[in-house]
Amino acid sequence: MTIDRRRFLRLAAAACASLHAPSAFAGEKSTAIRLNLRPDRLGNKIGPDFTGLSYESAQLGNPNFFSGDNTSLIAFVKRLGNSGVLRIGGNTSEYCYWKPNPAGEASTSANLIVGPDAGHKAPARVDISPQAIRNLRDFVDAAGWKLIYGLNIGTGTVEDAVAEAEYVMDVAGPKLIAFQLCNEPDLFYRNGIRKSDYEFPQFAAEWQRFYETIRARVPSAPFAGPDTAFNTSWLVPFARRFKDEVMFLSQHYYAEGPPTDPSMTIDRLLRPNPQLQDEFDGMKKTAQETGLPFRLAETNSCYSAGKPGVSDTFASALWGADLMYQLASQGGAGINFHGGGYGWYTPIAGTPEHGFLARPLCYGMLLFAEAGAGQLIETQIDGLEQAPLLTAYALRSKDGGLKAVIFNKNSDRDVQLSVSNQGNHANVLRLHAPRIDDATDVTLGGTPVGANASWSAVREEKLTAQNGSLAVELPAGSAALLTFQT
Ligand code: BDP
Repeated sequence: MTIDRRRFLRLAAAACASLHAPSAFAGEKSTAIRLNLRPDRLGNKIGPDFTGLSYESAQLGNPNFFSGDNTSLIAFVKRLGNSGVLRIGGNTSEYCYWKPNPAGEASTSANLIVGPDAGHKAPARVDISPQAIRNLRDFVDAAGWKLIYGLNIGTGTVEDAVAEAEYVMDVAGPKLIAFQLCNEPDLFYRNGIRKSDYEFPQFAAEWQRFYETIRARVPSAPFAGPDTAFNTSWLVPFARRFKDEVMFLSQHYYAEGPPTDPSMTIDRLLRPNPQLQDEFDGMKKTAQETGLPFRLAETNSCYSAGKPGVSDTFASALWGADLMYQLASQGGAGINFHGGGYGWYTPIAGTPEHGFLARPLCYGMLLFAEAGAGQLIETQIDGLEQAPLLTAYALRSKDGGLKAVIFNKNSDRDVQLSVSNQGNHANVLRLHAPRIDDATDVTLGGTPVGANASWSAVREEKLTAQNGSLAVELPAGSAALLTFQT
């Protein structure tokens, strides 16, 4: 079934490409664009835990998925960063139930694979066993990652939440950066979890009751919230009220949706989005008032489980990596791309039985991982009107090295960029696909990510400065990581 779907996808992508997709190297060329790096102007820091993934809680119904034995998925996760954050939550977290049993054995479904929930109806109820938590701990230990764990306050009892939190804390405590008490409570009013008059004050009262009851039993339990879908008018009051109770603030962001709307396209995905700016404004306001870090704890390209031809294409790689840098530039502490199973937008697709593979979005995250942690420095682009969807970020690594990451999200024009005064040489690592809507032929440094997440660059260009300036070609719909050398 699964193999058929992937084969179909490949054929469909190829057919589509030959009919009407924009060609990467066709179109205009914009030449008089200059990138200025300002190493004297320091920006925000990108910490080692910035990157992250998010999965549905229901995936824990199968304790073999997040387990130390799932070495293939562990290899993919490690490929994205030696450290990072795995967030467990999503719509299904409101339909997962803690089921300890005397034998400590799982009452579970050994092959359950859970993709992103489409949100059309209440998800199936799933039990979470102690074994699933023990295996989850082994998984994050093997990956070297940390954990955000969503509890069910939507349809669960406070007694169960306390018992679950106590066990999770016991088993995974050192790995846990936060519990979250619900998923997208700002949508409870319309998804059947609460009545239609559900507003922030009711939510805050419930949040406080669960928080206090859990803390009474597990005093060191860390928390984050509100994990809202989009509503910054909940974020700000939450931050004010619970600033002393949470380690960081969390909100979600979906660039587009629903997938049935024909205006949800690659073009739209790659353009600036006012909703994102609104979330950044909320994040900065709360950071200013409370000093709390902000994490985009769940994000992806298109809600309702993604859109084929958009979420699974190379455009998602450019979009996702650019989003990581936008968030970091605005002061965000980290990001979790939602996924799972063979979901359209999942960064890593597959199952323990059939193996895993890197989807285009994973390559964007890999580019970010290759650039690494560090401190952002200011960049400025002259001539942007010639290629409005060009973005560039620069960072100083811990070892003092200087890097720039450049995205040409314009799918209709190649760009020739000149970068001045940054030494005599730069190595270039390219993120590339034959077409912006390509779903299968993405490469980084000329190589695809192989089975078991094997990857190493085979193609790295070396640029040499002429008249103090490095000339960088950026084909339409591509990205490049520049590492400068003096
Ligand atoms: C988010 C939910 C997640 C869904 C996703 C989607 O938290 O469970 O899978 O939307 O609709 O709102 O794709």
